[in-house]
Amino acid sequence: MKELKHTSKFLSLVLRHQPTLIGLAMDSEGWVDVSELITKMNDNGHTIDVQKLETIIMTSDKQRFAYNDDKTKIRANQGHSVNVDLQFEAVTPDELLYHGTVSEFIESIRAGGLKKMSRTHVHLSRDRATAMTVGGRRGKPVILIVRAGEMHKDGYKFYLSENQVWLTEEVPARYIEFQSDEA
Ligand code: HQG
Repeated sequence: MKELKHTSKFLSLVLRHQPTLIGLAMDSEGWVDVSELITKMNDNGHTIDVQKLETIIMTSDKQRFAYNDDKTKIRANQGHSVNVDLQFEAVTPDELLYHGTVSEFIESIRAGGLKKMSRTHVHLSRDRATAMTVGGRRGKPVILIVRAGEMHKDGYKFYLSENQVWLTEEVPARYIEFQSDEA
């Protein structure tokens, strides 16, 4: 299990951030060739075959990766920092969405809103529990409530990744409800 998680993290790294680390070609929609991925991961010390890859994809707690129809290509469902266009369609968001962060970022978020930082989008969660997990990666989570319905009415676009993460370009501070640290 630990070994699978390690390999899954490496997959996230190459499929979201650094395909060039192992000399992998990625197309403009984020797809890479499965056989090339397997060959190049093995060349770089990450033992993997089709079966193990399949196990990682199927058991990923957040369904981070997806195959194309004939399973010859694979990509990450969201979270990229490399410049890709996943061809998301804009959809109407839930009235309220959540963002999990930590207190040290709050002052800057109050001043400048939520920014995409190094990724292609700001990531928002559909429920508070998920946002707690996201914020908890960095410390004691602080939950921000985003008035997504109001943003949408004002013309901001929202996208829902295949693994149910809400994405948008930015969240100006006026649409954010800042709560106490208690979350
Ligand atoms: C913060 C994981 C200062 C923001 C998760 C966050 C998610 C600001 C950090 C996915 C800011 C960016 C994404 C501002 C935003 N000033 N700080 N103006 N605007 N921030 O990792 O949302 O497990 O890029 O609050 O579960 O934490 O990898 O985004 O703390 O779905 O699959 O800047 O990554 O998924 O951090 O996480 P990130 P995120 P995986």
